[in-house]
Amino acid sequence: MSRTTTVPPCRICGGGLQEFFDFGKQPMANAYRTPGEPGEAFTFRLAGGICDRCTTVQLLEEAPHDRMFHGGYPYRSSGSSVMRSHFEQLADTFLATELDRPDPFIVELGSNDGIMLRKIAAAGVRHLGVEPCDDLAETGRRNGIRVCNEFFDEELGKRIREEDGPADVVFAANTFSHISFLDSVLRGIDALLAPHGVFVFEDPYFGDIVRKTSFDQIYDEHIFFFTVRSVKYMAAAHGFELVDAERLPVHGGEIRYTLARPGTRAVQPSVRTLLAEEEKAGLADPATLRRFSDDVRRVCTDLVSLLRALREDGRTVVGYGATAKSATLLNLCGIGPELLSYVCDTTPAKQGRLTPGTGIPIRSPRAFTEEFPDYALLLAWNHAEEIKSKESAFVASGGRWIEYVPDVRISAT
Ligand code: DWN
Ligand code: SAH
Ligand code: ZN
Repeated sequence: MSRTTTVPPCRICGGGLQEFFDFGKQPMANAYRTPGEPGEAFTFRLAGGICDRCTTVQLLEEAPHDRMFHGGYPYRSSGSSVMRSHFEQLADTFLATELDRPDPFIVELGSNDGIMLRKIAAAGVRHLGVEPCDDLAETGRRNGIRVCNEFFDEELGKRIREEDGPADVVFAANTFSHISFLDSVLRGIDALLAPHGVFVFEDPYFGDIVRKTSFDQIYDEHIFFFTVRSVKYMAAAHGFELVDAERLPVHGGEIRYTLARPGTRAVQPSVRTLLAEEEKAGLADPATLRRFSDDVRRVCTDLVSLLRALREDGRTVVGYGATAKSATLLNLCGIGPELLSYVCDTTPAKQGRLTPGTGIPIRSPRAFTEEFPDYALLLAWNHAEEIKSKESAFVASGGRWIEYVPDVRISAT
């Protein structure tokens, strides 16, 4: 587990980090290259460890924050109908609970294309999306939401409080885990939140990553991998209390955490239940983490053997969904255009470009439906149900999905 390279201290508590995986040099996951352009300018060592004090799992090295999130950042949250209804439901819940008071105010960090706030805006409720990527901020505005086109940190939290007053809710989905300077972000939330307010955030659950060997959740943008235990520690260290933790099925398994000022809310039983489950699963035990690393190697070996065998057999194989996650899978396994002819994806900004580090062409899903391949590697495995039902004609015509979470298999449905 220990290495000779220098390991930085924990970003949450300053404790020691015990390295337990090293996926080698990796590019940034959303840095799609245009054909003919020189290779990726930035790579970093994608390795991670667990803190021996607060147990927060985190990357050891990081990519510069403003290099990951900028005008050309391609991810559009509304590309999945399941995610659209997930966030519509949450907006309805907020409207009926936390925002059911005179002149309520909600702030969302990482509002992206407005997938969640548009429903809040339509209800006429005061809100602000914080979205540093210019194109996305503009798309959010076109979708009817009010957006601040900046990075959230302590200074911005204080400024929003001065200009708009205290927030009843601060919300962040798949964003809090993406920010290395969480101490500043938490101070900003502290400044912004009303005394009775809540900070709600949802991110991939480390318990699910270990259970499903979904190691492709690990890439530059995902700096932290939370558990209930580590979030409880972080909340207390920053003057908050973890009052609720709800498991979510989306994005391969997440938890929605609710933080409040200490003593203002009853702590829900789910917190204790999940803490006990984590203890039983040994999520912070070196043996569990070693097993995770072994499982990753096994999945990579199995997948590469399968793809090579299919290729030698003359079968056509493509990838489905140019996900950020797939950058880790493809680079770690060394899968390039010789094993996957192309990857199809609905995102216009990804089409016509190449997967980072591995140079596989990205094409529109039309390429897929016009001429079905023999096999499709489901890179967007977290959207399996949605994609499989949309592409039911593929299997009906004899095509087969290849899946790799939790292990490598060919599925006929
Ligand atoms: O945390 C993050 C999550 C929320 O989004 C970010 N760091 C970056 C991004 O990660 P990702 O790219 O792994 O997310 P998805 O949602 O798994 O990406 C799905 C990809 O597949 C998108 O590029 C859209 C595409 N897609 C498609 O081609 N057909 C998706 C669906 C549902 C489809 O039917
Ligand atoms: N909330 C959306 C988007 C997740 S992608 C969803 O769940 O689908 C992560 C988003 O966080 C991007 O839109 C990115 O621009 C934004 N982001 C990254 N750093 C941020 C920061 N410091 N403050 C606010 N948003 C940030
Ligand atoms: Zn720590």
